Amino acid sequence: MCGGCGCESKKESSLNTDFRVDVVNMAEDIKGKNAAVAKTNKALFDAHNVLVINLMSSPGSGKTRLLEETLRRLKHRYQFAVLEGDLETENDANRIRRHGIHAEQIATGQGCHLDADMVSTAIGNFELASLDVLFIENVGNLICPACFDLGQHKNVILLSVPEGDDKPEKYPIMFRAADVMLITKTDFLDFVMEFDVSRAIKSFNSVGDNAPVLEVSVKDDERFNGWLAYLTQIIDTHLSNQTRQHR
Ligand SMILES: Nc1nc2c(ncn2[C@@H]2O[C@H](COP(=O)(O)OP(=O)(O)OP(=O)(O)O)[C@@H](O)[C@H]2O)c(=O)[nH]1
Ligand SMILES: [Mg+2]
Repeated sequence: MCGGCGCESKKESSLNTDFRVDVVNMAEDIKGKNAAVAKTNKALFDAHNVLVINLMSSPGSGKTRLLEETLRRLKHRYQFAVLEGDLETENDANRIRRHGIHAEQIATGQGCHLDADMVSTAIGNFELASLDVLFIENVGNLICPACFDLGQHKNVILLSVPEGDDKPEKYPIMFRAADVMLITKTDFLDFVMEFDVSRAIKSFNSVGDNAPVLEVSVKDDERFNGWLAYLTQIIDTHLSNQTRQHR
């Protein structure tokens, strides 16, 4: 659906070389402009001491559910807000609002990813000075979202058990962008016998990523606590580094 990540250019390229060059140039131009806006977004987040975490994965792998459970458990410790991205509906923003958290929804229409410009417009609706963490839930898609920097500090990539353990090597651009990979819905491991956690980690490492891997289930406190420990550690580190820089 997008010209920026090149997903249209391959198809068009077989028809006409001149047109292909135009499309490739256009894609580079879009990415260059996106990078400039992302830099401005990041400067704004840093000026307000806000840690921004971008969640990416295929549709239905558990991004919103992970956020709901995380907010329920940590909302008394940190000030959170959430920016939701989907093609249509306010469903995910409404799920977050039920937890008393400020959420904004971006409806991309036909857009298969969020871009820095969309985020730049939406963050005007947040009171950044009062926030510790802004989560961005990107459009469910294992390809294009990874090609567009939004100005975030961290990328959390989810791989759910029912999707299969070979996805990192099949979608390397996405998984290479990960600061952490969460294997979600691990309560399904008893039913999806084909999913092998060590094979998923090997597949993840094969794309050149040695980022940490955590197993998570919203049905299992012990497995969820590993994610909370990781998250609180990166939030605390970020906030203390930013405070030092602003002294
Ligand atoms: N059993 C089980 N179900 C889960 C878990 N996490 C999420 N789900 C369910 O999986 C379904 C999809 O979860 P969502 O959180 O909506 O997935 P998503 O990644 O936000 O989906 P999109 O926003 O459409 O990309 C929902 O029915 C969740 O309740 C889990 O750990 N275990
Ligand atoms: Mg969602």
